[in-house]
Amino acid sequence: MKYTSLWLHQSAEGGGALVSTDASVPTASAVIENAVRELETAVPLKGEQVRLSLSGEQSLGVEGYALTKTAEGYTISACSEQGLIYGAFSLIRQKRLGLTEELSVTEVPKNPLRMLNHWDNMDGSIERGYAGESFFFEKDTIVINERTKDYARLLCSLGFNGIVINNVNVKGEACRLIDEKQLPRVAELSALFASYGIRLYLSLNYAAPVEDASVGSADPLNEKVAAWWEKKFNEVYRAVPTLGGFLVKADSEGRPGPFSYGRDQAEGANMLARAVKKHEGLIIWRCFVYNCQQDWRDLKTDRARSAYDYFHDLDGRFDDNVILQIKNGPMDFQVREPVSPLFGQMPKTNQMIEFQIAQEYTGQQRHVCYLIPWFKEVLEFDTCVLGEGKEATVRDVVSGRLFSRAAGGICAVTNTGNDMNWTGHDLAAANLYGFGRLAFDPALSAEEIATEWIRLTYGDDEKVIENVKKILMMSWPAYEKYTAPLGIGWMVVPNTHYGPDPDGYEYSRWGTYHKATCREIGVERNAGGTGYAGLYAGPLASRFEKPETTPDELILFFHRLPYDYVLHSGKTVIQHIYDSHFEGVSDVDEMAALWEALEGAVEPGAFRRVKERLDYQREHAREWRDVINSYFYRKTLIADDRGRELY
Ligand code: GCW
Repeated sequence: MKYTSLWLHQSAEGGGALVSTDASVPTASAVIENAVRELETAVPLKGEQVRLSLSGEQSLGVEGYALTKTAEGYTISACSEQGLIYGAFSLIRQKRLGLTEELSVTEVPKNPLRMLNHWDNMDGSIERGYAGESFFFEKDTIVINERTKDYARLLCSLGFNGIVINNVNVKGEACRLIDEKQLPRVAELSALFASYGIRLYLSLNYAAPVEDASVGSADPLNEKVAAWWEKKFNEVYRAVPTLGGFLVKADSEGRPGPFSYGRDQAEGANMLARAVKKHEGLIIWRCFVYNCQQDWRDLKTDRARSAYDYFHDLDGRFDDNVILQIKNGPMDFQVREPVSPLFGQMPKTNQMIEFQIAQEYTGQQRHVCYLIPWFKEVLEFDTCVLGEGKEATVRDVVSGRLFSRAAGGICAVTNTGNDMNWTGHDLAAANLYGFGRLAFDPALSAEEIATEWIRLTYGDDEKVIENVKKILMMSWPAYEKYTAPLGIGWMVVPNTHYGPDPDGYEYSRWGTYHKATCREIGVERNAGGTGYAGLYAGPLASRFEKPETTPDELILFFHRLPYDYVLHSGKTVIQHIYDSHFEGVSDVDEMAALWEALEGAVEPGAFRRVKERLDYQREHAREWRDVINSYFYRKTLIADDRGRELY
């Protein structure tokens, strides 16, 4: 059986296409062979010729392409093989979308790095994985099969150029993938991805040299430690010359790091960066560093501040082959968070943004939650670091454009696993597709991307396009409405992070509190509180300082307010909570009805799979609504002004 994501699907009518390559194209490169094969098999070219030319305009850079319609067919030109393969996939997409009449497309990807992070463990499990098990690992060994090839092709078709194959939590045997015994298979995998223009990266255990009795330390300033890594990287690159580099989670959630030796994050990252520099490797260093042993009684510590506090003053100290990977918000992939204040405030440091399409906190691929509108908001957010009126969006920071940085980009914790449809929920594939497209071209709108995905997946039936688009576009706002209100976050069951549990994390060590009493709720993060609001650039800092100028959707993130506080919407906090939870549930009912109306218009298996999940989502949204509303009713004893039932 073939997988069900249809943009992967190969056309049966492809035969007979003529593909010619121009003289400037060197033969036998795996990437070019792939481009040609894709064109020959994936779209019916009906006698049209496709000319591939490597003499593209210089302005196309290493990864851009130009695609034009000619009398005989099409020309794809680029300056590199990678550009040609993107052009080939673009042509396939345009053909499928029926856009080739006047075709003239020139595209240069806006982000240098466009990556997926797998949180796959070598035993085959996936941390926060909701689409089955790993297809990279089984019983501590690397798996390479047809599916791996399909995956490389799928990611390339979306414009990804990097992939981290293993979990950032590298536990167990110290080295694992960088062990000598694993390297031949890593090399095979790396070569396979490289043939699609995708570089492989590995997550590292920072403490690996501790296991070596002759070193026994991971202190970044200890010469023996640096020498250990240098030797290790020499060995790794000898076996895997195409490796992109390494991703490191250090000093976070029990993972070791430079702090254990009294060193800072720059000292830790640079030591690795220097060891890998001669191999042109990158060190991608995560900023998800915070104290996860907090005492809930401690009112001073604020987890939201921690990445900023640990990293901001290190600006200019990181080597050029280090990129800081920063989660989109200061906490952890909640349905709504402010944008991390680190973006734009470290002009002398490479930064990349980390999103999560795995939906850990947004329905775990059992609820539909199309996240692209949310990611768009984050990327378009003006960090105000150039002052009022001079745009300095997150998108221009991470692409490197704003501060002329050579490295940077965008990545997401992936939502793929070995389920037959790759993503568990069929509609979750829109997040994978959408994230890839957005990383390549952040100017695309969430709606355009949704329409493309729907047409490539379900075809051109107008009603299908309309209804599925509505479902996708309603889904993230709906999820926000029926879960945690006004930017407060969490309220989930501990550990699994799934389902409502309003006080689940209230008295825990994780630093994620809402502090609801019978009178007020929220965390004071202005100057009178933890000072978090003041970490933003001037105009933003003043906006977030006062509730009157803080947007409603984040108001309880920044301020502690009484339940009868009147929001910009004109509603009180408590009435907003009640209303939005009822609304969220009716939105899901509407989404389910929109899908049901497509019976017969969508392939029956796909129809049934999505229907089952939506039926479940309707129930689960009710559970969320009733638990959250009752929680607040019981705390406040304030009745709903529309007299609806509270428990
Ligand atoms: O909040 C946490 C997730 C962990 C994850 C961590 C991280 C991989 O619940 O499962 O660990 O974020 O981003 O490192």
